[in-house]
Amino acid sequence: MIAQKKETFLKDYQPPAYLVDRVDLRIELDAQSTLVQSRLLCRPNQQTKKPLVLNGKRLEVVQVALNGSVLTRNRFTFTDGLLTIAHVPAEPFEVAVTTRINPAENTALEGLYLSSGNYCTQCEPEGFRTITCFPDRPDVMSVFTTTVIGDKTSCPVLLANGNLMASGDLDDGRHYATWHDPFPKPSYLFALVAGDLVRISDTFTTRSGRTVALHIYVEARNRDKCGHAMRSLKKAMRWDEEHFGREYDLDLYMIVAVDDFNMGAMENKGLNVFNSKYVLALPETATDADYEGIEAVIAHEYFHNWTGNRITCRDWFQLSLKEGLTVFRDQEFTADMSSRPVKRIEDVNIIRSLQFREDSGPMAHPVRPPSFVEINNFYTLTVYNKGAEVIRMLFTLLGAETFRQGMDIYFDRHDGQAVTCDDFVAAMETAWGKDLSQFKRWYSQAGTPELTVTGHYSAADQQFILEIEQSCPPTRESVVKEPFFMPIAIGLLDENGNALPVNTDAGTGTDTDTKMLILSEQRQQYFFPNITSKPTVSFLRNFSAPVKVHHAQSEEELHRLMTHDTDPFNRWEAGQTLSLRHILEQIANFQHQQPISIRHRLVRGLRDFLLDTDLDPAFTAMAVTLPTENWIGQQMTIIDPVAIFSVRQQFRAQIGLQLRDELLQRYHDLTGDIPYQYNAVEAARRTLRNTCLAYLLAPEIGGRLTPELLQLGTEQYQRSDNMTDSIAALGCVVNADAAAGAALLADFYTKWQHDPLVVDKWLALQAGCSLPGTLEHVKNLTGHASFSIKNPNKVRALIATFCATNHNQFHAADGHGYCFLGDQVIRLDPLNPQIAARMLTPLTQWRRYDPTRQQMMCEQLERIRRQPLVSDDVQEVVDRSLQ
Ligand code: 0A1
Ligand code: ZN
Repeated sequence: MIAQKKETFLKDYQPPAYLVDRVDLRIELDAQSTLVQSRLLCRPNQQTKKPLVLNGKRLEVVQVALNGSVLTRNRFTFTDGLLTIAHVPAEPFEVAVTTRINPAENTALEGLYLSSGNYCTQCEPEGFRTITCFPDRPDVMSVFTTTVIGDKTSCPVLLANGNLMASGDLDDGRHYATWHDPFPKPSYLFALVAGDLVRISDTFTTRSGRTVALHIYVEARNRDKCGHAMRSLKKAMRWDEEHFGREYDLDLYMIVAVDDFNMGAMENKGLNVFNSKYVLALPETATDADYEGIEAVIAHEYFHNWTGNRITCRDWFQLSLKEGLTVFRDQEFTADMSSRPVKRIEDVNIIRSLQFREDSGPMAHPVRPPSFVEINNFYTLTVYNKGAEVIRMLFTLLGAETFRQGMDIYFDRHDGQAVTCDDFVAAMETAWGKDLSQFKRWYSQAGTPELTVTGHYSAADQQFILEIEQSCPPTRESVVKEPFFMPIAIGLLDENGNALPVNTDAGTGTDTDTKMLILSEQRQQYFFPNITSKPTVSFLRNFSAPVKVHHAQSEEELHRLMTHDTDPFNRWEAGQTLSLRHILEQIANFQHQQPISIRHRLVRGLRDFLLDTDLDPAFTAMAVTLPTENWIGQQMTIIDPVAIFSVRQQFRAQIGLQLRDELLQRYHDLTGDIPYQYNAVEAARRTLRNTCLAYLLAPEIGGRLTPELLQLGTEQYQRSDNMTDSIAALGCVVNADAAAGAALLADFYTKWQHDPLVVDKWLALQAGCSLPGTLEHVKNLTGHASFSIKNPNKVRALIATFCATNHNQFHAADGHGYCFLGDQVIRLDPLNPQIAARMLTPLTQWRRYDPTRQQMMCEQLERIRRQPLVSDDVQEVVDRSLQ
């Protein structure tokens, strides 16, 4: 057993004993033996004399010097990840540390490592300490100067943060480049890249007239795939100027794409490092969803320059300060670039299907966690997406204009500082002029609040009373929850679906049919006068708070909302609620071995959506899509993955059969013959068209499709000029017919085997296949030439797709799916603990299943725990799951 890392608590936060004003780094690259020399200009931050303690991990300390004199071994210690110098001067002093590291054997992809033979770094959150010894915490902000030295032939490109100050040749075939970043930054924003890369260049003129050079670096074979990323970057830069008044600050902005990366991308100052998935795109290799993802992640990292880099986090408990806020900003950007209601629906689907599940499991934590063992385990849906919902509630409460004032106050007050979530809320409080202390419970209490809604109509008083009661289940950090403060947007519809004017205080020209209620008590009543007949409530418009709602509404009311609500989100939501009810009803039948059937009324509702050509096709696609398996599962006390899949699949097949003519009609109407172009309008058409195709090709379980329908899929696959349509068609065929699917898959691989990102799609499609036998197939693919357990994208495409999305087969009654995941985590943990811990997520949910599955899932968790070497990352997740 390795030494177990201790839990760190927010309440124990202490300011740093020493600050580092300047860092000079000299890094001599070598695959097995990179030499790092650092000089730190340190200054005491406190009166009391304390030892100087630097973090250092997985590195060899070669030499330590203080004010120019080399320290003998008795003047410092280096144990348990800490380099300690007991006696340092009371005045500013210089510490020089020389370390040696081995990038070639770094499979954790944290610190300095090699990807496709090129050097790159990932320092957030605590990777810098694996490069050199440093107070590796975000509240120590320094000005960095970095000299990179490398071989001229294998590393023609040498990059670091900031501006290039000097470069030139050295003897023995090497050269150097010196970079200087004038903005003080924490060590987690440090970056270095070196290798054989080509550069794509453009420029951006800021609104104050400065010219910024934009450089994207990729491997030569990807040179022609950067156009969309570059366009996205320029759009994001303009958008942040227009919507938040934020201009870029350096003269150079660099993006580097690498194939081996643990996450999506990283916002290092002036030198973003990206997973190549979020940079590279051509119509024939990337789908519309990829194009949208690239635009969003490029924007996200760019927006971090102000929300994250100029103003950073005091400590890692405040992670959501930068992440929740930056996700909110990228969501707003995407909404402006595409369709606002559709983007909202997509974001809500993530919250409800995945974040709510996290909130109800053993890893539940508040947006600002009170403690952690391994901070890498807290880059979560809660910190990112729920964090963004919390910001969105502030936006909703304050209104766009006051929110913007709050942002300006935040930037003015804290530029150049490392601050807390409280500081952010305080800026909003100043703008709003109201107290937000109760609102801050969203940062400290975990769990998903639940609202119970009841309406009372009195014809005699012509009055409608809405009553809302809130509660929140206990979680690890707090058993008894104080009531939350949240905005509840509502509307009322009359029996013909007409909106009633509920917002009587609205000024002229403003929305009178939406009322913003504030819920702050455990139970509250709201009165609506002059209501002449029993109204239908459109509750929680635009999902104005991240909560679960219990609201007994009749089918009649749901249909009214589906067809008439002025809030597009709630039109969609009413349809989902109706589908959910029917699905749950049939799941009960399935579990009692009764035949399952789909109700005509549901099919008719979907048909109305499908045929309404006034709607945005992307919205229609969402409206005719059944609730996700995850969201269905969350409605059940004991999740029955087989029943959920079977009923949902049977519904899909029935919809395909009963609406065949309508689906075919829309499918053909949406077929254009213009060449592929990525834009919101064209992408929306393709989305709906492929949604129609998927219904048409949805087979009944164990059933077969007619050859004509199969042919429709095969033809689309063969004729399409773009990845969106070919992969969609391929997916339909693969999930409908094993033999036809296998033939097309072979064709696809032959065509794309040289392109790693397209191979990922090929792997994921097979891992997600709903026909029987997928697990065996996935096991075989782990030995396929295209698979590598060392590449996170491959692991996610094959292993995570199977274990986290193919619920029916992962949870197969024989337990083989669980055993497979156990094997893979055990194999991955010594190589890449961060990814290994993430892969565990499906097993953490064991309490939600029946006793037999529970036992088999726990057995795997126990088995992982018994391994001789378990990383802190995996250990923390396993321990919390079994607690
Ligand atoms: N800050 C990045 C996410 C990120 C976090 C950790 C990483 O490596 C362990 C990499 C990236 C973002 O929000 O984009
Ligand atoms: Zn981020």
